[in-house]
Amino acid sequence: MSFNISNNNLRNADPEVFSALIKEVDRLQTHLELIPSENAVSRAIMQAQGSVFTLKYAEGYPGKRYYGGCENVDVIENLAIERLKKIFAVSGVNLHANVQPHSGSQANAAVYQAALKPGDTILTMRLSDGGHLTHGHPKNFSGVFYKIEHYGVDETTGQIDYDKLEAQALALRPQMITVGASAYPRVINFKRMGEIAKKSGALMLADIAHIAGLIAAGVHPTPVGHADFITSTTHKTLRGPRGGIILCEEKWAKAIDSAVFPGQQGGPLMHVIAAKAVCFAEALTPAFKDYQHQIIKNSKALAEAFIKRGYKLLSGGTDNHLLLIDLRHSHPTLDGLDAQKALEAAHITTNRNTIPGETRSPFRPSGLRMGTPVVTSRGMKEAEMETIASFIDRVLSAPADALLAQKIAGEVADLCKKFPLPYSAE
Ligand code: DSN
Repeated sequence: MSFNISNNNLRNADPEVFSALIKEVDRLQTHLELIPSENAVSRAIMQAQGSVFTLKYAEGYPGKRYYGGCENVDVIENLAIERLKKIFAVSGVNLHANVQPHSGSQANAAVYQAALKPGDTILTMRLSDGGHLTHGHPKNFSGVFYKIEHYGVDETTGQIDYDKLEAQALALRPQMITVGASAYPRVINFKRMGEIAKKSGALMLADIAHIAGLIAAGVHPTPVGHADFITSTTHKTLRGPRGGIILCEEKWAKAIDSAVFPGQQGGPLMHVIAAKAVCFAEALTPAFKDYQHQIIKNSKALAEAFIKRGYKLLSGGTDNHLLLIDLRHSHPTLDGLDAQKALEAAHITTNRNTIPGETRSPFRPSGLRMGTPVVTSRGMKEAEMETIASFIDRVLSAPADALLAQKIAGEVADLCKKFPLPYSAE
C-alpha cells in the first residue's frame, strides 16, 4: 500500500505519538507551569511554526540564497529582521539582526566564533551563581575552546558586585565579558557592565535570553548601546517559538552572519523564523507591554507570599520574572530534587537550581527556581500568586504525603480550568 500524504492525520497515522500529544495538552491544561524559561505561545505562532515553511532549504540570507524558490522565505526572514530591530531600537545605534540561530546556545557560539580566537579569555558568570552552560561550563564547547574566568554574586546580597567585578576585569584583561543569567532575580546594570568592559579592553556579550521580553517592553533596562553583542532565545519571556537571535552593531554584521552560516549552521529553520516573525509583531503591541508588566507584578506578589510564610529568597526578592528559594533556610532537610518531585506530584512544575555558595550537589541542589511567564500568559494575576504560594507551602510542609499531593493536584486543576490555554491535540 502506498503512503498518501494527503489523507493521513496524526491521530490515525501515529497513535503512539498522538497519545503522548494528547497527554501533553492535558498536562499543560491541568498543571501549573512555573519554570521561568518556558512560556505559552499564541495560536498564530503555533500555526506559523507548524506550516509548510518547514519544507524549505534556504542556506544563505535573504536575496543571497544557495537554493532556488526562496522568494517567500525571504519575505518572512526580512519581516523577522525588521521587526526585531524595531523592538530593540535605540536612537543613535545602528543595529544588525540575525534571526537564524537555532537556539540560544548556537547564538552564543556564533558570537564567540565571530569575535574570539580559541584560547581567548572570557570573564563570565558562574553557573552556580545563575550563569549558563554556554558561559564556560567545562564540558560545554565554551569551556573547552576558551579560557574561562568566573565572577559570581555577593554571598550576602545575592547580587552582582560591580565594583568587585571591575577590579577583577581590570586585573584579568579578558577578551570578552559576558553578562546575562538563567537564575538571577535582579535588574542587570548593562550600562555599568558596558563601562567595565570598555575600561578593561574587553568586548561585551549580553545574553538576555531570560529577560528579552521584559527589555522589549521597557520594563528592564536595555543592553543596546552598551553591549557589543546581544543574544537571546525567543521562547522565554519573549513568548515566541523555541529558537535564538543575535543583535549587534552594523560593523559586526558580516562577521556575525558568517559565524552563524556557514560557521555554526547549515539550512535555517524557516518555519521557526516564520514563527519568530509573528512573535516579534506581537512584541510590538501595547498588549505585550501590559503582559510584561504583569509578569513582574505577579513575580513580586509570589515572592511576597513566600517571604510572608518565612521563606528565604535569593537576594531577598525579585525585580524580574523569576525567584529562587533557598530551601536550606525554611526546609533544612529537603533538597531541591525532592522538593521538585513533591511539587510535581501535586501538578506544580518547578525546577531545582544551585544557589550561590552551594553546599549540596548540582543534581541535588539547595534551591528551587520558579517564575511567572506561563501563569501570566494564562491570565492569572496577583490573587492567584497568593493561592499558588499556599499550594507550594502546603506541599513542602509534608513532601511525602501522597494524599495531600493528590488533593492539591485537584485544587490546581480547578484553578487551571479558570485560565485555559488555547491548545488542543488537533
Ligand atoms: N537557561 C536554561 C533555563 O533557564 O532553563 C535553559 O538553557
